[in-house]
Parts: sequence; structure tokens; C-alpha cells
Amino acid sequence: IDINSLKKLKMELTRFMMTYKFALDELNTKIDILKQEFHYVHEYNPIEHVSSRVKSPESILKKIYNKGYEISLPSIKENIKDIAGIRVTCSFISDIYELSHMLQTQKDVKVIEIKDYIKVPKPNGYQSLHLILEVPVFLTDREEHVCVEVQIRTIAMDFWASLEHKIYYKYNKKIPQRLMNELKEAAESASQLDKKMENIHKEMNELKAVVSFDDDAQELK
Ligand code: 0O2
Repeated sequence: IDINSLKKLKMELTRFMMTYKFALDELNTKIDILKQEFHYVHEYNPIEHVSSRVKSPESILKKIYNKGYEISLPSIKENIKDIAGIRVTCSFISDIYELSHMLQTQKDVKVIEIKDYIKVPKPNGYQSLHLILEVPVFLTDREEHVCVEVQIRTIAMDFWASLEHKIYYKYNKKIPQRLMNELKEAAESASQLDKKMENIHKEMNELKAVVSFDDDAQELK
């Protein structure tokens, strides 16, 4: 390969990666707007934390190679849907579905795929709601439609996933059966905790509604 072709390839690759960064910027802004407005309307924060990343060129190449697809930019765009990724941790399970619905119904967002590992957890216990969303990115000379993977989970699910991720790599992807069983149990405990916290939250809201109704009635007297 000559120097000019190499330069051209580098430019193409940089522009390609930039589109994913722009798509992330757009979705991050959408999530931030929802977070602020939701906080204002409901007086609590449904979103605890948001993080995002663009996959490194090394992991993109590794993934496309392992999946056996052609190694080219169009093939990467077609087959790797998590080059841009956003992870959102919510307070309660109901917030996950509410946020997911709010994102899915935005006019410029196209839903490509939904994987609900909360309704049907992975065999190891992994829980999360995964959305592949496509957003338009307006560039100097064209409009690109770019996919972003959004993982939405509770704090308990996130706690579990980050520990499992560490163990997975610590044992070089072969976790001993005893630890796998313990992780599965921990996932079930996390899920029970989520349900309990949500019930308490609901009860508190109901109480708040009664108290504010009583206050209003008192004022009318
Ligand atoms: P990383 O380092 O987080 O980016 P595909 O993405 O198409 O190859 P799949 O399995 O169909 O594969 O996608 P899926 O199920 O939507 O999962 C993709 C991402 O979800 C993973 O990305 C992880 O971030 C997360 N994930 C899925 N399963 C697990 C799990 O069992 N444990 C943990 N801790 N995370 C999980 P990557 O690319 O694997 O890794």
C-alpha cells in the first residue's frame, strides 16, 4: 500500500469514527434533557448515572474478525452495532422502561433492536435493557444514520454486571462453576432488592399524594 492510499484510509477511518462520536453527543443530549425535565416534573432523579464510550478501533477489528464478516468500513457499519455505546443507570425498574419509551418515541430516533434481559435474564443472571437506536447525524456534505447501543439498568444490575465483568476477565472467560452459581444467586438477590425498593418508592409516592391532598383540603377550609 502506498503512502497516499494510507493517508486516504486514515482520513476515511477518522471520519467514520467521528460519526459515532457525534451520534453519542446527540443521544447524550437527548438523555440529559429527559433527565432534567423529568427531575423538574416528578421531583426525583430517575437517572443516577450516564456514561458513554466509542469502541476502540482494536476492539472493532477484533469483533468483526471473530464474527467472520468482511473487514471493510461498510461491513463494520452494517454488522457492529455497538461502536457507540451509552450506559444509563436508573433508580428503579419502572424508570428504565419509562426512559426507554421516551427515547424510542422521539421522531428522529429509529429503533433497530430491543433486547430485554430484564424480562428474560441471560443464563448467567445478567440483567439490563439493551436498545439499538439509529439517529441521523448531519455532516458538512451528507446525512449519516448511525447506530448507538443504549444499555439501561438499575444500580443493583450495574453493580452485578461490573463485578461479573471483572471476574470474567480475571478467569480468562472461564469462570469456575462455584463462582458462577454464586453470581447467579447474587443476580437473584439484586433483582429482589430492585423489586423491594420499587415497592417502597411506590408506597412513598402514594403517601406523598395523600399528604398533599390533605394539605390542599386544609387550605380550602
Ligand atoms: P463491552 O466491553 O462492554 O463492549 P454482540 O454485541 O452482537 O456481539 P450480543 O451478545 O448479541 O453480542 O449483544 P448483547 O447481548 O446486546 O450484549 C452486548 C453488551 O452487553 C456487551 O458488550 C456487554 O457490555 C453487555 N453484556 C452482555 N452480556 C453480559 C454479561 O453476561 N455480563 C456483563 N457484565 N455484560 C454483558 P461486549 O462487546 O461484550 O463488551
